[in-house]
Formats: sequence, C-alpha cells, structure tokens
Amino acid sequence: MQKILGLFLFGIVLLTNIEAKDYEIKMLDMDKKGHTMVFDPPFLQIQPGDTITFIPTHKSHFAQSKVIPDGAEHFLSPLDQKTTFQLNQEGVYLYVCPPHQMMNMVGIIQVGKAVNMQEIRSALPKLERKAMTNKGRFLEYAKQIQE
Ligand SMILES: [Cu+2]
Repeated sequence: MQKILGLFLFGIVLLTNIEAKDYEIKMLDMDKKGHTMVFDPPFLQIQPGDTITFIPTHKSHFAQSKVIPDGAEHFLSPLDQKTTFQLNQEGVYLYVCPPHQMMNMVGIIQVGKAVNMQEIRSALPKLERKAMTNKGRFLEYAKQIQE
C-alpha cells in the first residue's frame, strides 16, 4: 500500500514539473511588424509556477517590474543578460525596459487570475503618461487581460 502511495506521489511531482512552462520574451529594437523598442511577445498569460525568460536579442535592454500583485516579488534583469524569473503569485504584472520607457517599451504578464485589476487600472494611465512615443501600448496590451 505504501509503495502504491509513494508511486502516486512521485507521479504528482513529475506531472507538476512537466506542466510548469518557460516562456521566452525577446527584447528587440524592432520586431517583424516594424514596432520599435518592443518586447516580443508584449503580453503573456501564464500559470503560477511558470517561468519567463528575457532574451537580449538586441543590445541595451533589460526588464523591470513596476506593478505586481500583493505578495509577489519584483523582478529586475541585468542589462543585456538572459534572465529567467519564476512567477508564483497570481495576478497581473506590469513591467518596462527602463532605458526605453519613454518609447513605451513595456509589457504585461497575467499569472493565473487577474486578481489585482483595481490597482492595474489605476496604474496603467500613469505609466502611459511616461511615454513620449509609441503611446497607447500599455492600454492596447491590457485589452488581452482575461478577467
Ligand atoms: Cu529597451
């Protein structure tokens, strides 16, 4: 009986590991559609425990979280370095590329359910105001959030 239980638990651990996924986000001077200073993809929906990896395809970019769910940890990738973060806390994360925030190089990650929409709604217009070019991106990406 104990053996069976052991196998069962081992199976659950395996299953959990298989199901956690990694998502790559490229940091680009220009994407295929001609968008300048852009994360690709700029919006992701993932599950708690999944990881995101920022890929420095082009130089002089990095990623920094700006608004995160309660209890979550902020992330900050070093300049020009491939970096992976695990997002365990459910909710919506807003992040930017600090050197190109004026060009609205920004992104959104939804982890599980969008539990912090009130905070996100008030933060989006404030972050948008920092953009001198590529205006409206944050609001456009936010349309993909599943509520
Ligand atoms: Cu950048």
